[in-house]
This record gives sequence, C-alpha cells and structure tokens, in this order.
Amino acid sequence: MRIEAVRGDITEQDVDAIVNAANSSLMGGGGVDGAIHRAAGPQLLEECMELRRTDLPDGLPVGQAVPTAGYALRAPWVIHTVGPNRHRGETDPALLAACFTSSLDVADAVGARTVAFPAVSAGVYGWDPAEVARVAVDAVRGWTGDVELVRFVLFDDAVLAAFTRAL
Ligand code: AR6
Repeated sequence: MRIEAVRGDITEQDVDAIVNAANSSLMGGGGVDGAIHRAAGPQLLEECMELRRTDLPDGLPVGQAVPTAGYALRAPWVIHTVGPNRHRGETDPALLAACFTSSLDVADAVGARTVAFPAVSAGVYGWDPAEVARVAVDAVRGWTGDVELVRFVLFDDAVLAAFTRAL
C-alpha cells in the first residue's frame, strides 16, 4: 500500500472514498464535516438522516465508521467516522487508531482502492496534530486489505509537517 501526505482540501480529492471527521449525530457540523456536506450537497444529509432512522438510532459510536454516497463530490464514497473528543476526556489513542482501521475496513467492504483521510480529531476535538499523525500512520501501516493508496490530506502546513515527520 502506498501512503502519502499532501496539503489540500479533502473535498477536491479524486479518490474512491474520502473520510469525514464527523460527530456521532451524523447531522453535520463545522470543520471538515461542514466542508464535505457543503461540497456533496443536501442529499448527503438526507442519507445520513436515513441511517439514523434505520441502522444508527443512537448515532455512530466513537471509533466506528459508516459509508454513504459522495453525491456531488468527485469521490463516489464518503466514509464517516467519529474521532475521540479530548474535551470530553476521550484520550485513548486506541480509539483514534480505530477510526483509521475501521474506515479502511469499510473502504475495503465497498471496494474502494484509494482513500483520503483528514487529520481526524486534530481540530475541534482537540488532539495534538503530531499525536494524530503518529497514531494514524501506525494504524494505516498495521492494516491489511485491498486498499492500494492512502492519502492524508491536511489543511495547513503545520499539520502537513506533522504527518510528513510521522511518515
Ligand atoms: N480538508 C482537509 N482538512 C480539513 C478541511 C478540509 N476541507 N477542513 C478542515 N480540515 P475538525 P475533529 C482539517 O475540527 O477535530 C465538526 O464540527 C482541520 O484543520 O474538522 O475530528 C464535526 O461535526 C483539522 O486539522 O474535526 C465534529 O463535531 C482536521 O481537518 C467535530 O468537528 C480535523 O478538524 C470533529 O472534530
């Protein structure tokens, strides 16, 4: 598997699946979640609402992942995961690692071969980007399956530098 880190906007990535740093409600929010919902269009929220009505009445647990279509995005799939929130005392790196491995499991299950990740939990959820980078890189390197490319897409130079160091 090839693993790379680039600076950019994840909504513009030409990959099979982009991962969303969502919250348990799946009802959208700020940061990368808001950007993905804006770029995908209103059908994304409709599919998320349907997921809440059916499979996920209590929301998506931290560390798990679920797929939807990408609608107006170039990526045919969006994989929603929920990172641990440091402001709520969620400081276990294993929970953060699970976001990356469960997203790759979902990518594999839908047949996605190229996957873009943001720095899950490194924004509103308060994790140090350097720790996110170490946990993410270790988790992806330790995962086995048919995904061929993982691209970390980082919004600013400091977070890109953290991922470049971790790689
Ligand atoms: N492309 C790539 N990265 C981005 C983009 C983008 N378009 N926009 C922001 N980032 P955050 P979290 C970076 O806060 O910490 C939301 O409200 C950002 O600079 O988006 O997991 C959800 O609904 C940071 O480095 O996610 C949840 O409530 C990284 O993405 C909560 O925030 C993650 O920042 C989740 O918080």
